[in-house]
Amino acid sequence: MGHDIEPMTELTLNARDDEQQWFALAKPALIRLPDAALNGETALAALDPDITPLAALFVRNNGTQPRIDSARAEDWRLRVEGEVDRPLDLTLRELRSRFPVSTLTAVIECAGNGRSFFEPPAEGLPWSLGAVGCVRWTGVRLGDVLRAAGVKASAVYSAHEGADRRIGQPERAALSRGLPIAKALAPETLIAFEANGEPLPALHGGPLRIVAPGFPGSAWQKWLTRIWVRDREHDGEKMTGSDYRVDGAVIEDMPVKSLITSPLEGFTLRAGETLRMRGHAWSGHIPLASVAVSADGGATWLQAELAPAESPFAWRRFTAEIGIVAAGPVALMARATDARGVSQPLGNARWNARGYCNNRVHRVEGLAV
Ligand SMILES: Nc1nc2c(c(=O)[nH]1)N[C@H]1C(S)=C(S)[C@@H](COP(=O)(O)O)O[C@H]1N2
Ligand SMILES: [Mo]
Repeated sequence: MGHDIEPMTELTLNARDDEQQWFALAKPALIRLPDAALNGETALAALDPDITPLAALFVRNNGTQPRIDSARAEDWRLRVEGEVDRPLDLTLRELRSRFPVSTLTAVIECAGNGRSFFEPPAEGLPWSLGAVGCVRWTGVRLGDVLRAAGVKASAVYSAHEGADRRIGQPERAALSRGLPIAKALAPETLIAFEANGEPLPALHGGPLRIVAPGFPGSAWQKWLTRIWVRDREHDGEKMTGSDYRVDGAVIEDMPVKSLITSPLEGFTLRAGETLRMRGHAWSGHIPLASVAVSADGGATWLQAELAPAESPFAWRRFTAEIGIVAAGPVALMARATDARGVSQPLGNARWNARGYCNNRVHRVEGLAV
């Protein structure tokens, strides 16, 4: 592990901080990150299912966790304005009844996932590999809502505001990001109000959040209150400077990646046994093409089996069987390649000061006895 992580137990919490208690009760399995805001990642064992249970999905908050009255979720209001012909003011109930509702399975991944493996260390929350999950999202298409408002020719960016605030600065938004207008109008981009068939939990942005498959999690605005269609790239909180940018450009596509979910670090097996290896592989807008696996630290590789994807933005299960003949250390690796022939880096991913998009191959070590 690249950093110190402690399993979250009630003992580690300050009993007077009810936000922390809420987090512990709602997310007992998450590994809390050292931050004033609620941030926790999923242990790899819990990422093995094809669909990540909401109880295990990572949480990334830049600021406060808004208090949401879930009994009144249907009354949640969304304002749509800016470069549109007809500004809209809609409740969740109206969104649901006025627009077609659809469900899409998609990976959500924080741009900082894997940051703690950068060498030299990069600045930011020290995520290991668990700031990712694959969820069935239900909502209306952002594009349908924008078209109902009438997108003007001057529209360049869909800017999004949420209900959370900077910790200690209630007048300031915690985060306000957006999407290039083409992505906002793309059929896969949703305003979601359900996840895995349940009302969207408040920890994941309920009642309403943006779902922007292929984009980093930062673009998936939570607790959505306002859509401001703009005639330029948005410049809201954490949209400017070096936040969620590499080489000055906003991150708009997540790289090809894979994760071994079984066996886990420290496994043992008998020499002569067949090792069954499995995990998930995914990519952003460029489809995943293949996954190769190695059981000898990268000296030899074989193609893994890839299960069909539930949707173009869902992750795909890979499986492989490898005969481990000799006793001794076993170093497993998985390496995904996208349809353009780009593969995960075997060593360091391209270093950047903020530590985004680390897709270096996942290595899991064990022992044959
Ligand atoms: N309003 C708001 N939306 C937000 C954030 C936030 O801090 N505030 N964090 C973003 C980031 S950086 C990520 S990775 C995802 C995390 O979503 P999750 O907490 O549901 O896993 O939400 C995004 N949406
Ligand atoms: Mo993120």
